[in-house]
Amino acid sequence: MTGTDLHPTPVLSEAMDRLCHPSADEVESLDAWWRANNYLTVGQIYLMANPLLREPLTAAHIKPRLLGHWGTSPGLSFVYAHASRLIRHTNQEMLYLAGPGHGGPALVAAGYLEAAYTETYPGVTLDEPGIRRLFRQFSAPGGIPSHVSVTTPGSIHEGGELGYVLVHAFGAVMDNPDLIALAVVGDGEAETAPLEGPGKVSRSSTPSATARCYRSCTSTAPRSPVRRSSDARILPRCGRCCRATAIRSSR
Ligand SMILES: Cc1ncc(C[n+]2csc(CCOP(=O)(O)OP(=O)(O)O)c2C)c(N)n1
Repeated sequence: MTGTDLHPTPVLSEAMDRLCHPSADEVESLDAWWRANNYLTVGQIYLMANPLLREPLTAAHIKPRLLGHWGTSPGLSFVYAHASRLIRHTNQEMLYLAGPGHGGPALVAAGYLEAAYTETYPGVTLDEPGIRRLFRQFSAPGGIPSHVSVTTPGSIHEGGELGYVLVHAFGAVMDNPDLIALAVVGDGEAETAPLEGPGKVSRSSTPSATARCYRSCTSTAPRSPVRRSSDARILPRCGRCCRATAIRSSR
């Protein structure tokens, strides 16, 4: 679908206008959320004491064994922050899929900032002792894994093995065409075999006239446009093999 196919309604144009022109307050709070998330991520990786840096930092405050690295996390939390803004403005249903291998603490930090973490684990309180506990439990015996896992509130997949981010993303949108699956692919993850198959799906699921039919036929004939309605979700079809049978989602 191209931009010109969208035919924005007045409601949609108003929402797009708000999204494209954030107020100064909005930019400030987005930035503050992002920086808070980044701090909580760094703290999980490095700090075992002095969580709010009330004292000058010394080696005694640093964990003796570090796991992972910081590099991937600001990108993940940046995307998360802006996706949250989109949801707040539009009520868009979204699924966030974090592929990079060391992004776990960024997603745990997001859950903590949203208070979902404390709701699930009341011992990890929204204060200084709670932040200390959040930091100490990360990748520690008796604590939580370094990746997004079953212990992460809202998670639907045990991480730790790279390669499944696009499998989940495509599976989710094929079941629910109104969903946005926001998949972040790690560059290391991109070298795994499981990512190769779903990576190719993107060629056939792009609703353009030249893309291949959704079905397994090899026709490159122009397809009818994507039609969406709540009672019949009809996927793109090529007009040859799929002329008679619309492919309906199972839900
Ligand atoms: C299938 C598989 N192979 C190897 C690993 C070991 N491993 C954990 S993280 C990582 C690096 C992943 O790189 P990237 O996806 O770029 O994530 P980033 O390091 O940027 O967070 C590797 C190789 C793994 N977890 N799963």
